[in-house]
Amino acid sequence: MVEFSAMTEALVACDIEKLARFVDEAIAGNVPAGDILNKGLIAGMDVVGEKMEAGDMFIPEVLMAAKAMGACVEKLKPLLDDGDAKKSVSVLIGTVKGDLHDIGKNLVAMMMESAGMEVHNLGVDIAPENFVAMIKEKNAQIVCLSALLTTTMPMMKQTVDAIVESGLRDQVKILVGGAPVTQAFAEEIGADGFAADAGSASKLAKSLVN
Ligand code: B1M
Repeated sequence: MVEFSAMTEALVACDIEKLARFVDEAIAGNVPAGDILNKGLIAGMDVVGEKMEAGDMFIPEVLMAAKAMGACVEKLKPLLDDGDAKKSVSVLIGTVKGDLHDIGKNLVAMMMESAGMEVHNLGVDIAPENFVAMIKEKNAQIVCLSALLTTTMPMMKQTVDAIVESGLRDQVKILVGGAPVTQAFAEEIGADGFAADAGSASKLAKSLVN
């Protein structure tokens, strides 16, 4: 049986083939998808982050690791079904302007989709006015903002402010998340909720519309 630490090592080594093989073997061995994700892949990304900070890994390598993780997340997607479908909830999700990180945001989108929500994944580097336009276009009830950089957290506040100014604030619940974001920050900027991970984001969204 593949050890989670072997997955972590393959991810840090940007060895896409090896990582994919380990994930396939773990799936075949009935290892829970959530464990593969959290103990193998996300744990590996944390090591990548530490190495990046220490100057031991550079952007091209980090991108390769991110690509390897993305490919494996696709394999896990059908297995991470959250069940308990709540249909016809329109959710917008995007990474705020200035921020290009999307792995965590895509996981949140995936969990919400598998819970039966209609998720419109806007991508990365999304300006406040684009969130506003898409709330109108998709008649959204929930808006999820992701930020991974302390420098882009203020853009979450600007996005909330733009939604207020557009007159659409009462129509939507705004949820925020991403590694540097906290519950206190969510309250400070006037968001309706904070979620620390993809599973709790999906649960929170469901609870807010039920
Ligand atoms: Co970046 N980066 N990065 N990076 N990067 C971090 C975030 C960093 C902590 C690394 C470090 O120094 N230790 C650091 C930020 C420091 C800070 O702000 N305090 C950093 C930096 C500095 C940078 C650059 C500035 C580096 C440079 O250019 N000098 C640059 C900025 C580019 C930009 O955005 N403008 C940059 C670039 C990149 C890459 C492009 C190379 C790549 C991103 C590729 C991609 O996303 N496609 C990258 C990566 C991969 C990382 C790390 C290593 C991994 C992020 C990740 O995917 N984690 C990261 C270090 C780390 O986080 N350990 C780092 C795995 C993912 C599953 O977790 O995204 O936290 P996460 O998502 C979780 C939760 O946060 C939550 O649920 C998810 C799943 O459970 N969540 C939400 C996320 N969004 C949510 C939204 C919600 C709810 C929950 O809505 C309701």
